[in-house]
Amino acid sequence: MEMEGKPQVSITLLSGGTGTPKLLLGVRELLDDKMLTIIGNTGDDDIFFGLLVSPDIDSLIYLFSNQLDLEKFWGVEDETYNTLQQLGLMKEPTWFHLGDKDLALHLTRNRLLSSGYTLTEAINEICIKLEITAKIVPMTDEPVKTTMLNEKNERLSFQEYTVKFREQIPVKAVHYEGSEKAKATKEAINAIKNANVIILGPSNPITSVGPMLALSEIKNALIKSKAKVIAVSPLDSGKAFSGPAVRLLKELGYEASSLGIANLYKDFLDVLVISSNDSKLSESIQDLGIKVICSNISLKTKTEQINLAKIILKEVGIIF
Ligand code: FO1
Repeated sequence: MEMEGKPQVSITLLSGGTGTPKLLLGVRELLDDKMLTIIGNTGDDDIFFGLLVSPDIDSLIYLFSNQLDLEKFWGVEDETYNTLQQLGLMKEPTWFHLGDKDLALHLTRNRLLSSGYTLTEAINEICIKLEITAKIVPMTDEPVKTTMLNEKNERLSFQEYTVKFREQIPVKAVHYEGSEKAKATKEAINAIKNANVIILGPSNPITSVGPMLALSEIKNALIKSKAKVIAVSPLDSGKAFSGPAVRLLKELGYEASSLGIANLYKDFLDVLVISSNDSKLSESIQDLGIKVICSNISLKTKTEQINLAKIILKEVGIIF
């Protein structure tokens, strides 16, 4: 598949949160952006100050336009918060930190949505404006909202749970509201159908990948896909690299290990990359019909990001 320089194939990634963007930094060093289609989770989307914020899609937009804050892995680098401060003076709630630079994206998307664009079209238009050559597509154009049920049976939005309450609230259930009715975008389905390779990065299985799999069209397209489907476990020795994955998996009754991840994805997964520290789980994962690769799966440094991307792309025959 190697032509001149970087190889030419179609690779589709499912991305949410901060895990998959870290892997993408490595993938971008090895492949042209135009070979990549990324289906983004929109379960985190919410309205702040009257504007739709789509954090997982926006992180992708910032990553592919080389503006992402690589400390937080969301928002724009060198951000300022003057508008937020002013909003505070006006007694608006300011627990969700929208930056001055970030506002430009929300204002533009809001204008496009108000003039009749679908979310997919608005994101595509913004990608064109920012000269992004990767395709970034939302999982759906319809509202699907990840919500958390606390012990008092109150529903919290994903952003309330994550940002306002810092993931410190016990959760009884997670709902992907609207997912039973919502249609996946045709762009997302085609990206799965036409891919040579499908990659699920080390994103939170409940809050980042869960909303996408809750769309039956996406899950069925993955099951039917002839492409090799490879995932990276977000857990190492039963611990998440970041975020509440372990806590949520346990609260919802799943095994918080790479074997638990394999069980969640077993209907469509061909290969799972797990930490060398978890090699003892290999046999049980292979018993599910999934090939296991043991490796260093930390993505803290650029070298680690490139090395893990290389392992994945070699396994699927894209680089040698
Ligand atoms: N995460 C925070 O922890 N605090 C924030 O104030 C915050 C603001 C924010 C604004 C725009 C955006 O795109 C993302 C933002 N995030 C913030 C990250 C976001 O809440 C989550 O990390 C993602 O939804 C997880 O996928």
